[in-house]
Amino acid sequence: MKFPNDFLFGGATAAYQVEGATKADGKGRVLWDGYLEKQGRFNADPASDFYHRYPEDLALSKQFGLNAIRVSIAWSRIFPKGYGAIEQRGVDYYHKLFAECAKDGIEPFVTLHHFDSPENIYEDGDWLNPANIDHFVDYAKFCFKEFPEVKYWITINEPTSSAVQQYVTGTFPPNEKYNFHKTFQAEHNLNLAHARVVNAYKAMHLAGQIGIVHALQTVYPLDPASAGDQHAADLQDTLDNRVFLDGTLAGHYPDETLQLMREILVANRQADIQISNADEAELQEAADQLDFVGVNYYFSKFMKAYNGPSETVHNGTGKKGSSISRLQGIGESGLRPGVPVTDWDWPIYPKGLYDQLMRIHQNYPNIKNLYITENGLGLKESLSPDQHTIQDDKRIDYIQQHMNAILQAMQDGVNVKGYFIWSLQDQFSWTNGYNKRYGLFYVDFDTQKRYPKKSAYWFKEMAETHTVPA
Ligand code: BGP
Repeated sequence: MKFPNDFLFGGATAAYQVEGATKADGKGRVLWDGYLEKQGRFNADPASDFYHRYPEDLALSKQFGLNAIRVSIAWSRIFPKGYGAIEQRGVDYYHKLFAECAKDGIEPFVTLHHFDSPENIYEDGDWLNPANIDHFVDYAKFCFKEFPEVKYWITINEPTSSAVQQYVTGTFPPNEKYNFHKTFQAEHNLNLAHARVVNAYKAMHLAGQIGIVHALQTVYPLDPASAGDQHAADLQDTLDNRVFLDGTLAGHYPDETLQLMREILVANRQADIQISNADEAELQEAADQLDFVGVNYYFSKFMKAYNGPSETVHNGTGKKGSSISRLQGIGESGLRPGVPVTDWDWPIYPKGLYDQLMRIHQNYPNIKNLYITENGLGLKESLSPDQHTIQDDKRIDYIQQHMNAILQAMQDGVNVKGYFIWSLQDQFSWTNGYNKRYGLFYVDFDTQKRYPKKSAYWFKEMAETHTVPA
């Protein structure tokens, strides 16, 4: 089977992970700046210096057959404090970037928030403070008016990653652990922020499309015959996926979702969250008008029943077997025999992508257009002077298996309209710094030179032939 003629093949990026230039041209600080300074392990300068080298990266994209790119706007380049005064140099930068995309025939999919809340917004409670939702809507409306050249908008990248990593695993600032109350409140507020932006966009009657990007980790019981494992999977799925899928795609939370959420809160002796009827009306209005959903998929989870206290260890180094995830009132992540795992302990399971696409297709039938907005394999790579290219056969194998899963879902009725590899070029990883590379193009972070990897040539063949190369 072939991908349709109008299928998009793109590379994904995010402002904070590629741009560098974190202090240039009046950019305001973001939540990561202070945290990374304090941690002292690595920072986001120079990242891939995309702030200056975007023409080169777009030219490479074109040369290698790509016809789309995911970028994000750094909120704090436009509103350094998150609201108030506008920084014109930031506005000008994004105009130049979009003009270069147009010149190269590369369609930009533009995310408004990719984990980089301005520092002020963050210090005022980030997504837990309803006033910040209003600031986010104002920033979004400014962008919609200012950048008519953008035809595809994404409200928020992976709201689940923000909420869960901020307040359950503690891997994103403010690094709180096991606060399920804050997590679910942030999840709902993120849904609401997304909904308000969609509704504002639609009220402006612009000639473009708007969607959201979810990180979807397909969750299975470790032992399919165990009712306890199945229940642990349902609870973990509620935390990671269900609250977002229901809130943004269906536009309301069914009783079953609310019950599972409350079971987690009660088991952790934490207070319920606030959801008003007015909130639900906004969610519904947005879901009814949503143009597309983006799916980020890297791995699946296999859950076991677990009755002890929470204990998590994040693998931020690539030392295989170093991660732990046991959550009180939810369950424990395990490994299913026969399913390979990456050095970061992520089970490689393409069927999880197929199953997730079919789930959206079946459970949220109002969603007509899907994109795979991130998928890829992180590896430790280095290019020695006598090497011409990175032989990343493992990455090719990973992409190939996932592309075949996508084709299978398309054959079974899912309308997938494009695929964005994470990532276009090597870039900064939030919790791994420069130690986990995903790019089609290798970046020497000292010289900022780009080198196409073997996977870039493989991807070119796929984009040009619209088939998955053998
Ligand atoms: C997604 C994010 C990306 C990117 C990717 C890889 O969750 O949207 O921003 O970071 O994951 O993650 P990591 O660098 O942790 O492997």
